[in-house]
Amino acid sequence: MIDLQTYGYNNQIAAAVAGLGLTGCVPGRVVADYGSYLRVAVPEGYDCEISGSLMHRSEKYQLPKVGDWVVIQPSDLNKAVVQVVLPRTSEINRKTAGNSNDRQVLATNIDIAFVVQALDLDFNLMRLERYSYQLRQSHIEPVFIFNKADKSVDLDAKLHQIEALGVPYIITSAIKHEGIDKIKALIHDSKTAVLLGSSGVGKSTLTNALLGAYHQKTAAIRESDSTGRHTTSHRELFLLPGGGMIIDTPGIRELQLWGEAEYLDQSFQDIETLALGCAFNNCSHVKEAHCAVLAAVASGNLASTRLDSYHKFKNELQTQAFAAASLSAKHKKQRARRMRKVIEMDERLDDYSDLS
Ligand SMILES: Nc1nc2c(ncn2[C@@H]2O[C@H](COP(=O)(O)OP(=O)(O)OP(=O)(O)O)[C@@H](O)[C@H]2O)c(=O)[nH]1
Ligand SMILES: [Mg+2]
Ligand SMILES: [Zn+2]
Repeated sequence: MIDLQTYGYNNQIAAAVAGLGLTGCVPGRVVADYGSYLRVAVPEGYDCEISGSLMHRSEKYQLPKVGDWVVIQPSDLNKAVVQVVLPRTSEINRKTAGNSNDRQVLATNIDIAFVVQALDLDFNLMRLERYSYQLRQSHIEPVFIFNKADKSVDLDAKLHQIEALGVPYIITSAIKHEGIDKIKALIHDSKTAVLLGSSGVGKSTLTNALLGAYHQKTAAIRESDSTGRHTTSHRELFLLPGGGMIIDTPGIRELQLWGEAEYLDQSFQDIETLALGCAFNNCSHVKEAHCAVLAAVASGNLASTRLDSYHKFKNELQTQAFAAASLSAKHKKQRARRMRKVIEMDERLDDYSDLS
């Protein structure tokens, strides 16, 4: 039988569980999320529902996600109810797709995040900036995987561009099993890694290569526009034969940012360093005079696309913060209205008791 320690169970988690003082409950790790139910390893696999009280007292982002340590109450053979989600060491967020201003948690308790891009038509380094920001916000250093090296026509030119980013990366060909050992070397001990990226870049093929077995369904991309078919539909965590874990995830159409504008500095250190030379401390690098960032763009020292991304990210995050603030103001108003109603009701009851 597989030990829970293989999933990363440690003294800290044990202490958190003991501190809850729950009887008849056991700790486990969420290994798959099927939407209507979860699979939790304890270490046997249990199909679990979320308890009504946990559902009631939690915001959506606090509900159990793949990677979470949870405490479950077994109720039936291989059936159980998740009672508590233990504190997370990390979580990967994004803004939910569409117009709502909600946080979606993609995976939790992650040590390494691999952002996968294919070296064929999918290749677009600009897209990686979003992942960099989002992962750094979670204090997770991204490692980029450039897959489908066998399909790249101008590999040397692409390598040159990748090298210029100055970030950790691995070149792979999942179908030829090349570069897989380099990924494995990073997921040692009981580390948890996740594969993120667009549909069709080869996340499930890489998962299978890491597992040395065909676990995850894969499907050919559409040749017309080189886009994937969203083959993987749920997140799932797998134990690797040599130790450590990998989470395969469904393809992301567009990673919409979730977080705070302050964290932008870490992802745009080149711009922040240049900004030290701007005439105004609060220079927005849009049209101010004596702006060192705009000057760098004009002289070719900074790519205009890089500054465009910076402005776009900042706008996105500020719009989100504004929406969150107005929502919380709305909630405050609603709460005040509810309180007023309770007070009025109390006063009416007082009047009534005075009369009777
Ligand atoms: N030539 C080549 N094809 C690859 C490689 N890796 C994956 N593929 C193919 O790319 C297609 C998509 O691979 P998947 O592993 O299903 O992609 P995915 O990222 O899991 O896609 P979603 O589950 O939709 O997010 C499949 O036809 C794979 O065989 C590779 O290294 N080289
Ligand atoms: Mg897949
Ligand atoms: Zn400036």
